[in-house]
Amino acid sequence: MTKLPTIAAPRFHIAPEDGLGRAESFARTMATRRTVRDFSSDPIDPRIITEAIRAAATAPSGANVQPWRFVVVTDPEVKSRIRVAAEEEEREFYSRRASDEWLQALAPLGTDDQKPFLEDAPALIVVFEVHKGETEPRPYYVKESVGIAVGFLLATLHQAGLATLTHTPSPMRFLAELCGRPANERPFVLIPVGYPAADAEVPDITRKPLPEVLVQR
Ligand code: IYR
Repeated sequence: MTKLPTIAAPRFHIAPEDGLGRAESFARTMATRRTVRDFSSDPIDPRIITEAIRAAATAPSGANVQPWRFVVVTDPEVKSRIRVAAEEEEREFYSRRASDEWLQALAPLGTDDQKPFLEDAPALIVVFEVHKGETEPRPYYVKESVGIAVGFLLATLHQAGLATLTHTPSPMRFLAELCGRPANERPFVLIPVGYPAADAEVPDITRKPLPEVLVQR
């Protein structure tokens, strides 16, 4: 394939003196994001989901293959089937598959095999990795690419005031079938989206102090 023509790099006209304030403001907003496990069934504006997926789909990706697919599930019947299948996997996980070490790591968060949020949340976004298929090229750095796209997705939904949960039932092959996706698409993460239930609580976690995660050399 020949090299693409080039265009001038876009400039997002932020005055240099405004950069720090904008970065601080974004970091403050993101610091208020918390994973929520108890959702209200209050409706959400579906256009917010569309815009969040629009943002996610601008993520950088290996060789610009854009190896992602976002399935938006709002049909109560499909949500219910997803809950039944996920809870089946999770029962296996919590009772047999997970190591003691893993269960101990999860204990402070209080998660278990009950996943009512899969029916309560007004929408589920099921994110798929797209691998080589009949019409799809071979992708590169798939997990990195899809992970970055999901970061954009979560950030946009949070900016719009919506709560999210990154749920990874394991194994999650059943999602491809319930979402009607072809064999070259593999589930990456399942994201319930909505408003927190009125009485929703979250564990009182702390974030590592900056000097622990930021290294200057
Ligand atoms: N998939 C299970 C277990 C689980 C695993 C991790 I790592 C978490 O951070 C949270 C849960 C579940 O969803 O309960």
